[in-house]
Amino acid sequence: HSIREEFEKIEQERGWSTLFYRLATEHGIRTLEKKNDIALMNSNRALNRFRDVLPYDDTRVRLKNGPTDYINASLINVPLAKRHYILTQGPLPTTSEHFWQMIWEQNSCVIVMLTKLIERGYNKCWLYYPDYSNDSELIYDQVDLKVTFISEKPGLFYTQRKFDLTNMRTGEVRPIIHWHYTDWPDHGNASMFNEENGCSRSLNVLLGAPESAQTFLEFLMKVRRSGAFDPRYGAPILHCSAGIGRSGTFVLVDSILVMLAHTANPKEISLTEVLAHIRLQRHGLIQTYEQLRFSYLAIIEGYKILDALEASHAPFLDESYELSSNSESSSEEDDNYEHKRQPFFR
Ligand code: PTR
Ligand code: PTR
Repeated sequence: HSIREEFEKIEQERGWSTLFYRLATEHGIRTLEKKNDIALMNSNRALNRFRDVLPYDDTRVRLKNGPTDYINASLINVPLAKRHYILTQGPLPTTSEHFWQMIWEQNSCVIVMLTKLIERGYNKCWLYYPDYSNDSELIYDQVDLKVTFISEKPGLFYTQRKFDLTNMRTGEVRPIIHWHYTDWPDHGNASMFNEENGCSRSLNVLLGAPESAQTFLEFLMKVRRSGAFDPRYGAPILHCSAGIGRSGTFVLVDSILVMLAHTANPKEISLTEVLAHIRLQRHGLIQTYEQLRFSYLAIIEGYKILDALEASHAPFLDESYELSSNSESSSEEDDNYEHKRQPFFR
């Protein structure tokens, strides 16, 4: 079956919740052997945002030179798509310097942020980057790094920022692009909302999926074009609040769209197998059945556009598309920010 046929069948049977929990249960057995002993160490307690969201020992990203080698981050490898991603929690006041240290050491040049700092009154992520509201420069003495604010381009659904990351020991400066999706709440307060309003849990917006696949795909293409997966650089850094629900959805959609773009047999690509594979590398990727449903939707939509692209050899999205959805126009060169990048479908 193709992913579309599978989607239609599940949709007809109203089977999303059943499928989601079946996958989680089946998968649970495969993870019994996985360990997160390092994350559980007493000395690392204050470095985890959530007690129940921890990196596995074997896939955790180790910090090299600094006060600790621990950060709540996992390296996700999807060989079938030739893709690597680093998934991490939204930095805390205690971990912001480790976050930037990781970016330097891994030689990453793109950050994808899928949470707001505060959602419905709850802190979801520390302000770990400089912007207009702080001093436009953050200095992390312990790791000898400085982050300088360069620019910010706000849009309806996402904001693009540019920073310079300076190694104060050597003076080397690296440009960093920050893509901030601002229209995608997690599932955090769904139950509270239910109690207050007596709403059914099936309300999409409460279950952690973006409003529109189109907007999300536009964002994904921007991220790709900005060189996030350029082999000359390290893996892009993806984070939300816990670094599993929304970030996991991003990985699944991106990697399957790459596979679909490079296969002659799209029916052989299984969404659930890829999900199981990435869930072995960081636990809990994709947190709600609505996120699972959204992944199917975004892949189906993205695949259509991909077909059109190959037929016409036209650029993926024209300027009018961008203008209508994020009311911001920007040239490609501008998004690339001093890297001379390759085509985006890589
Ligand atoms: N125990 C937390 C909770 O459910 O509130 C952990 C958690 C928080 C898990 C947010 C996932 C979350 O979503 P995301 O990974 O999209 O930030
Ligand atoms: N969010 C649900 C929960 O935490 O119970 C469902 C869920 C469970 C989602 C497990 C993903 C899961 O995958 P893993 O086996 O990787 O933890």
